[in-house]
Amino acid sequence: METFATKLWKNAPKAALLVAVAAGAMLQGCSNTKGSDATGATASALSSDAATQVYVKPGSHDELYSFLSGGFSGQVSVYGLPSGRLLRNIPVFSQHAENGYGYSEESKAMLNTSHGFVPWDDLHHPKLSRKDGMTDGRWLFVNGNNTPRVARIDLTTFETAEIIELPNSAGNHCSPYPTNNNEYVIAGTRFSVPLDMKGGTKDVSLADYADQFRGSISFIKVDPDKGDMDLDFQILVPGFDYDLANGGKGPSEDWVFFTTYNSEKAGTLKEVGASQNDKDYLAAVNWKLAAQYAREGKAREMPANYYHNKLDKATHTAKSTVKKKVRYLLAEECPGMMYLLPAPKSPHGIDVDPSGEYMVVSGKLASAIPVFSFSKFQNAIKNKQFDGEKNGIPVLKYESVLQAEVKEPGLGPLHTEFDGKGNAYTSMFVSSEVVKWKLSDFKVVDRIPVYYSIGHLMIPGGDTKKPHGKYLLAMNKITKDRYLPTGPELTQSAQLIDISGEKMKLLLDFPTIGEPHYAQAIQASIVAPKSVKIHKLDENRHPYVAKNEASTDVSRKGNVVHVKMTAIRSHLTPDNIEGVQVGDTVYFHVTNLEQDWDVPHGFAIMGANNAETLIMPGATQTLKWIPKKAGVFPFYCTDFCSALHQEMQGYMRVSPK
Ligand code: CUK
Ligand code: CUA
Repeated sequence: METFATKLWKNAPKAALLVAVAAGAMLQGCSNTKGSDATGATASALSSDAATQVYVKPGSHDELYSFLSGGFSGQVSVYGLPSGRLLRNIPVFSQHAENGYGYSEESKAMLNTSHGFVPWDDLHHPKLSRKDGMTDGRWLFVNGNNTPRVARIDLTTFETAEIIELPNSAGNHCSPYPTNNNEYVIAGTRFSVPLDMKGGTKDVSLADYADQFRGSISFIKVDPDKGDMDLDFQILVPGFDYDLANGGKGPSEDWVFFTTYNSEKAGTLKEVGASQNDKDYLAAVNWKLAAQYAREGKAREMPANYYHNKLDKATHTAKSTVKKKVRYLLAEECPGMMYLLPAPKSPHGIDVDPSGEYMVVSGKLASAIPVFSFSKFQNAIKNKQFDGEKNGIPVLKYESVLQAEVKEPGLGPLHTEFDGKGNAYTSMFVSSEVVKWKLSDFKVVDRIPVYYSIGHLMIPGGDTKKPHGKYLLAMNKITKDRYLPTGPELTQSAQLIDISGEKMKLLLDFPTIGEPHYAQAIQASIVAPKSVKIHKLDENRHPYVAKNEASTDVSRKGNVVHVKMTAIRSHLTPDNIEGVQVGDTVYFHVTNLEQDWDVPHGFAIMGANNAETLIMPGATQTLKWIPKKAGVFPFYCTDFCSALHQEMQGYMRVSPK
């Protein structure tokens, strides 16, 4: 099938295309043209029984949980598939007024960093924890791109359980990649920085980029039972810009692969800078060997300053620990650990097929998709088929590692996922389509338009040994005319595609939150049975818990007032509070005494320049308030919890000092 996009691709002079891609002009042109015939193209791509395929009848559950990154919302949104119903929005690197995350005294510490309290980040890649190379549904690891952090979400509670800051890193983009049994969660830096081995960064001229800047790859150890993370060591690598990571499986499971760009080390990404090299690199790192080097004394130590924030289960309170040093390896000192494979310039996605044999590298500006062979890569190392070295890292000959090139795939290949039935699917940003090709002969067999400008795509389990290849989710950067207009600011859009047959068929469009970059999905039957329904009140060890109304009280120490309050249908206790003065620091510690599923209570007081807190059954949450003026301040439960919800209220009297 020849789409508008393929025609365009075939006919356009290459140089003009590159310029257009860089300027983003192509994308606009494409979208506009497609917009005008979108109805017709959509109709032909649409499955004839799309409605029944995505219809989950009221009262029934979806087959899959999907976790979409929220990009600049700093959150993760959870959708049921195939319905596309939004189930939950999980704040990670954001304050969330809806439930008080990042506002309550219990959760604030989660957002501490060496830069101070940073309640925002750019969350790109969710990755489910793994067992034997398969997703196990216990935890979801996500990256904070901007102020380098990795977080772990606990999928029993769908809450952020832990955030670890990464020193010596800037732009934590190729992250996080959990190895096949979560031995490590690996996170690579995007920006290189001038590292000072005495800790932190040096004050050097930006013109010294090529000599002075370095990147880092962080190895975060994960406790196999509890999931607790710990930064074990880092590899300091040549200062290219590291973009994306993915790991091997089966024969290649000891390896993790990173695409890099700016290998010219120009320090500026003006077209003449980063893209003057005809090829950039795929960096291959043997993580097992790296761990062995680190264990066997090759690692040195340098001072560092980074935060590790963790939720304590018994008190349901986040605590920060400041770490003071980090161990590191220098890539060039560790033979056999790292190699560079020439890749098309400005590569983006790197994806390894389910067998672990093929590494697919998508170059945004490339006209073909190279597929590298893991066994050829191993042979090339054995037979020393090197093409010199770069910053002390051996470079392999392109031909010695290449299996095949997927020809004429479309424009702007970004990411590839697999269906486990011998097919690969690559997203084409510029030509706005998903292209299906065969792993047997690397030939394109099908393509489907998507609206518009797709970034990542996701097949449930599509990055594991055994994909669950029934659906494909396209995450699109531009929505334009797909929904009712909402002014200049539009939501982004996901599209669900049926990949069970030979031809891809469109099933559903649904709006998303923030900018979804990547997503993961897993069978609901793995996650749902472990979902926690309530917090057990008798296990609540919060220092200000009141386990019954009799133990509530108001106490004062200097100008700090602690209110131990309970909430149960249908009253807050105590409900009339006096003795507070202007300028006091008041802490409302509210315990929800309910032990039934889905009976939260909320708490808010007039004028508090904070948020409400939403308290789950059995938990205690604290709202801090410093009254600025005298008066009588009503407070109330914010969550409609029973017929007498409106009766859950009270007053606090604030007297002049
Ligand atoms: S991504 Cu982060 S720029 Cu292609 Cu994984 Cu969107
Ligand atoms: Cu409790 Cu409304």
